[in-house]
Amino acid sequence: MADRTLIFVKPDGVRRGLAGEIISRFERKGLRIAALKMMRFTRELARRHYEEHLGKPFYPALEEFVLSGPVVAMVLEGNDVVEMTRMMMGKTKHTEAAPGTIRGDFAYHTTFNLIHGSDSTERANIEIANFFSEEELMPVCV
Ligand code: D4T
Repeated sequence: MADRTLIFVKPDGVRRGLAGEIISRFERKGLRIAALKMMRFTRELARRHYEEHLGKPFYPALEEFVLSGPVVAMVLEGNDVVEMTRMMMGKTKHTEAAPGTIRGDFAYHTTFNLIHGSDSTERANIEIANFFSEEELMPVCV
């Protein structure tokens, strides 16, 4: 089976009309969309997803931000998909994200940084299960 990752366009990306641009970059790179939906975070999902950041000074603002509007969540498949999508997203901090990356081209704040992507295959499997049911994952069409 191809590698998989969990991506979501954050509420700022949806509000700014950048969901299509972001999805398009991944499609043009040759990644396959295995699942895609617009949804809202619950507080419980936010705490589960950002468990490692609970208690950090920026966490309350981050939680309010992800609850502030719908996100577009997707599962992408392809060779080395975790590394490739992280490279295409750019660094977390807006001031460090290189031009040509999604954050480098569009993000102007570390919290409002447009996109999430899993940072390891292990995390991807956990995050995919947090966001999608088995039935929502589409098999490869040939
Ligand atoms: P996500 O998880 O959103 O893909 O981001 P990263 O993997 O690139 O970065 P992260 O886990 O370090 O941060 C998660 C999330 O918290 C926000 N954040 C982060 C913030 O608001 N202030 C900060 O100082 C940091 C480090 C941005 C992404």
